[in-house]
Amino acid sequence: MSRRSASDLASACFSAEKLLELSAEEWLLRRKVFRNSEKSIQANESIFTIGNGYLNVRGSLEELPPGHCGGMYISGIYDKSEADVEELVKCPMWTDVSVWSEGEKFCLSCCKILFHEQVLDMKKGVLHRLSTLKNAAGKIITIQTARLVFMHNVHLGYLFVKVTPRNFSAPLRVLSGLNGDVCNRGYFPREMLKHLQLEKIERGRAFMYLEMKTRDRGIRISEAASWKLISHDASVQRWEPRIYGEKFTSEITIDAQKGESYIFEKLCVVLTSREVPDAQLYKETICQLKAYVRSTALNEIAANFTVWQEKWKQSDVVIVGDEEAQKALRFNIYHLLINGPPRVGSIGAKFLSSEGYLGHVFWDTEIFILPFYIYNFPEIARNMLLYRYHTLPGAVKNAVNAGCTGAKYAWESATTGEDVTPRFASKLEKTIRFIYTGTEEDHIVSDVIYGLEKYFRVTGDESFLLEYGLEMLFMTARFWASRVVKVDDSYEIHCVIGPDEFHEHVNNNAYTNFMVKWHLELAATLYGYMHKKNPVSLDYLCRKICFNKSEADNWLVISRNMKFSVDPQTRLFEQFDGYFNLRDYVFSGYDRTGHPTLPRGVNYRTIGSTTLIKQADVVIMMLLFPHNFSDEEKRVNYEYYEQRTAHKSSLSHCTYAMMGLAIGKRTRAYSYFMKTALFDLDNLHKNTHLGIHAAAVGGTWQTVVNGFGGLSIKSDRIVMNPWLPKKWESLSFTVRWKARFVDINIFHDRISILIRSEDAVEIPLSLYRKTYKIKSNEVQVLHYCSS
Ligand code: IFM
Repeated sequence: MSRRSASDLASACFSAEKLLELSAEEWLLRRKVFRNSEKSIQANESIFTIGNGYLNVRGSLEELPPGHCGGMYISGIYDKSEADVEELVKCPMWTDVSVWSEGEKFCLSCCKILFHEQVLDMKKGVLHRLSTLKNAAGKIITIQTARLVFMHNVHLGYLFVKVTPRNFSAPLRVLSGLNGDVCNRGYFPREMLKHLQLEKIERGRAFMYLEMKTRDRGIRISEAASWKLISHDASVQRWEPRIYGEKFTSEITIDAQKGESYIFEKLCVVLTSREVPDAQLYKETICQLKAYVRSTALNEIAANFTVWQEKWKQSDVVIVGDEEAQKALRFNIYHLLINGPPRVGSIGAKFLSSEGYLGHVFWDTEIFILPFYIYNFPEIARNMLLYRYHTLPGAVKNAVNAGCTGAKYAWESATTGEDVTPRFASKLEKTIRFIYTGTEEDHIVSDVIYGLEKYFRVTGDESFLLEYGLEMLFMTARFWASRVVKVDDSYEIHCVIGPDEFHEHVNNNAYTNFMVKWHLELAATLYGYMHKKNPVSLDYLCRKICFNKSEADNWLVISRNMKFSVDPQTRLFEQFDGYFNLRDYVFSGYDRTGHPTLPRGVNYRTIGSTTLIKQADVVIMMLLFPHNFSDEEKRVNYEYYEQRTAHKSSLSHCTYAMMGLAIGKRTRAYSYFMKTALFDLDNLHKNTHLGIHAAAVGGTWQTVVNGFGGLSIKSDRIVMNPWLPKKWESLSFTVRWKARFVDINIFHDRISILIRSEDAVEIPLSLYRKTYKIKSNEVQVLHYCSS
């Protein structure tokens, strides 16, 4: 350890603290209360997750109190081993720290808490913690930490620890290490699943190194870290590195003086054998750590903050007049920012915030989450769609397993795209039951294409379409053509589960059939378009997937003759064949938290024989295809189905919020919006300990921008139908559209719009059905009336 002068040390500490200073209050999420219960500890860990979309770390307290479920997850690292199906792997931890005095650990759960607070600085992506604790011997200590992982270099992490003994002078042991002894939690209580095996553990003069390997796929994860006291020179400390099996512990003992602060710093590098060949992993990881140390944490932190600034500049959405909504919205955008995959990869239903839903990718991704990236960070959206392209071979296998041709995207997807839906789960009433979603919830196939089409429409990325998109589109269309059955003159789809998962094995789910109708028409249309515009590329693709015009013609025939049941009198769409003949109930009672309660005589075992539904189904169909249904159809279907919807899924509230805005049910829409926005902050479904509900997070953003902001993009124009709640003075955001940036400020009676573009263009904009021409690079103010 090199000797540094006292003034060097002091200035390094000062700079670190300065850099890590908290942002303004509006950017902070504070939690002062520590409830010593597993669920509460773990819910906080989910909420306080930090990350960069490559690796995310749960916001566990550094000393890992009993009941914690700390963990780090790396995007796309799945493993099966003894688990039922592949799952997201809990990776070796590097953020644990413990402070000991005379054999006693300072811990929130065993000390008297004099003060405690965790603060997430959402503007900078830093998690802070400040605790003053008194142990059984009466010793009082203040522990302050800050942790972050970097956006500009996703392999680097940083931990700042400051320890101040308040009323005693005595030796203090401060430990931090690299911990490969981590397990996923299994399906049954206390079941643990080990996905990692030790490959290498080593100490250098000033670093520790750990390399673990996933047991099935053999992916190596390497971590190298330096752990140092930076406020004092070497004379006051003793450094003892120790290795216990798969755990490296670096212990620093200091002769602590009452009232004096001791500052420690940990610099960590994480790599995997996906980026670096196995044989070079050790060398490369150490090399990167040395470069990090040389560059200094301060420089890296500053570079990281610059990227955060740019990210927020693009994606912040400002609501003036509603602090609660603003804070909740920022929280949701923060989680979107820390989960965008920086390389090819996708996003699971719980982000990288936990092992909930095993880290699997569902339809949540394309329908609820992807739009945020399409409109803000199209390169991330592209990474997510490329994941679907690369999992086409898995989708082909799924189609074969279903007795079909083409490609069937997995209901739950992980490494290869082969379906990884578990075979059984505990039902809402805690009984074990078989899961049919993997074999029946086929709408996912078209949901992926829905996301692809939106990406193309907003970004205009033709190269993606040519290289990847058309193949995805045609292969999935081929699946549907082999999946439908012809009954008389129409085409039907039997034995499916729609978005409402209370009803299984149903025929002709309206949502699924409508998606397929649209999907096949799109495929046939694009075939025709490509035939004229780019026959060479089309020809190449046709040869690659053995495809010809007659197949495309057949798609059009199926699309035009897909079965739907609509009551001609009421204009109600029947959710599936026979739905209107089920025992009819409506929700009329609500519990203390505002959740609908089951009517008398209904329980979750029998709910499938009633008209009660889990989440929006017909309503989401109308939301996704707003131009295909009249206002009256939307209204009657909303009113009918809303009374029968249990909202047992986090995907439901935002759907009703957006549809409510479309049909003028604005007060209800606002209440649904706030439920979505606060879903995890208020732990609405009491399961935030299992991870963040990514669809609700994406749905929050969509409700604000596409719902209240009323923004949508057609191929040639911007369409806006805004409406603001009374207390909102204004709503402002920026979206990207093709190569342009569009800055929008919405007020109750007007919008101002600036299209930033390198070329001088005039772009049509429809505002409540009036069309204007907007010149690029000039602010234009347009008046509207929304009533
Ligand atoms: O995809 C959803 C589904 O619609 C309802 N159950 C949970 C899944 C993952 O969020």
